[in-house]
Amino acid sequence: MAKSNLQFPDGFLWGGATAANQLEGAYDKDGKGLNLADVLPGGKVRTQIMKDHGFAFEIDADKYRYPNHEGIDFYHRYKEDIALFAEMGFKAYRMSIAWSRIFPRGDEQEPNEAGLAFYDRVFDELHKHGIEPVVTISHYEMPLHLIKEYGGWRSREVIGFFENYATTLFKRYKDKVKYWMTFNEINGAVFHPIMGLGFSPKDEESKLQESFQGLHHQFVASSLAVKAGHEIIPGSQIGCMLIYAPVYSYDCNPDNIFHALREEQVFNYICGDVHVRGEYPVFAKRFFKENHIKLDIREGDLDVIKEHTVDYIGFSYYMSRTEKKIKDESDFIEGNILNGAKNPFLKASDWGWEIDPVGLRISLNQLYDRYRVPLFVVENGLGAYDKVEEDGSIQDDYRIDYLREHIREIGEAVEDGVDVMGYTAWGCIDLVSMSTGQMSKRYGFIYVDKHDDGTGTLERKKKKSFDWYQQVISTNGSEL
Ligand code: BGP
Repeated sequence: MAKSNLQFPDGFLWGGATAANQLEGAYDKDGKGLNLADVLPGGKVRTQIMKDHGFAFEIDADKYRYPNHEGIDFYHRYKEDIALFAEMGFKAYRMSIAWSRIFPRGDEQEPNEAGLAFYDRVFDELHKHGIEPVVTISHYEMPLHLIKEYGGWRSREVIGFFENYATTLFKRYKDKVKYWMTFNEINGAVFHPIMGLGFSPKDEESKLQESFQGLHHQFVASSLAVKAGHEIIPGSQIGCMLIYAPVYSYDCNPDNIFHALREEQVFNYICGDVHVRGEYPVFAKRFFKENHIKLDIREGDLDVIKEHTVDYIGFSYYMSRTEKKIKDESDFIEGNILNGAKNPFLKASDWGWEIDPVGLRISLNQLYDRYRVPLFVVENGLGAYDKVEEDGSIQDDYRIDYLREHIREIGEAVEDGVDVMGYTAWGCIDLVSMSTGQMSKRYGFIYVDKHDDGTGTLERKKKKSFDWYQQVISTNGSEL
């Protein structure tokens, strides 16, 4: 640990983040319905699905193992896990609710009481330890019935189902949850529609049309949720959630610079503007026209979007992107889910995710300059292979280095004048990876004895980073 000379705001929400489908397990317990994550295979097939944007993926294929079915069994071990979070000093815990635990098919009117009761127990346990829950309403796990019967977010009807779901949550948890986010990484839908929108477009051309139409439905749904949340829970803070990757130009060729700007606008700012400014940005019109995207926008949609904007922006930050107008195949980095050209100044993780701490400071500055609403870094971390030593310890110095560098840049952004609410490190306890569906890509401060082949005792062990993060929190970032 060393003095950081940085000052984080009082009340900064230090903590960790997870998603229901990646850790709960108990996929069919207590009335839960099947959801998207329950039928996604792991391993190479999953990686291919991510790469192909899910084109032509047969969603109900049943020949695979489904790694999230057991997850890390948080469903039964949440007390032990929350006690460990508390020991690290967490002020906040970002988690999501599994839609299909509450509405097993998604289109019912009445919720499943056993599902609601589970999250009551989790929230009570968090409050017992003084930890503030930060809840994502939908994190890559739409009920399977909505996907099969309605075509996922292709259908406008789903807006009403989502509104009913969100309203049910606000009413039930109004005294327990103040911080909410609507859709996880909403702009990620453009890269992997299957995860965000619950359908697989046929090909590249239909991908844009269908993704933006699906996104439009989510925008309306998100605004209706913000409206309901503000009405039901006075003082609630409801945010959107973006996957943010600043886009760099490959070089100073103005054509490349403009191309990078356009990518930034389309990928980062369409979703940001709709949620925070309450309108589609001016450049969207031309982009839609040039790409033959014709949105079906109904009467009243734009008013709802305008009137019910978010209180803050939550975002995940893992990497930057480097863009070139005319790309060469050799420029691509294998494994980088956001694509882009290779940046010669950056190293990458074992999965090809380029490591760029300064990019986080850039992101915070860009977002705050444009939107002037509080920002919350709700995901960031290093996916790595961890080794358990003979003495049982896990010496994850590489993870400490990664987190230290990123947290330092947040501190710099705070000094720059950016309003940052908090930081929740992704996968604070090892869980099933989203892009690989496996356990061996680990992010946690807490190791879970579970392996890609499904074996393991599920025992929890503190890694070296556990003590390090505890110290970061207890000194409010003045020691890193
Ligand atoms: C984000 C998702 C998370 C999470 C994280 C790390 O995009 O919101 O669900 O998993 O990425 O990704 P991965 O698990 O693929 O390493």
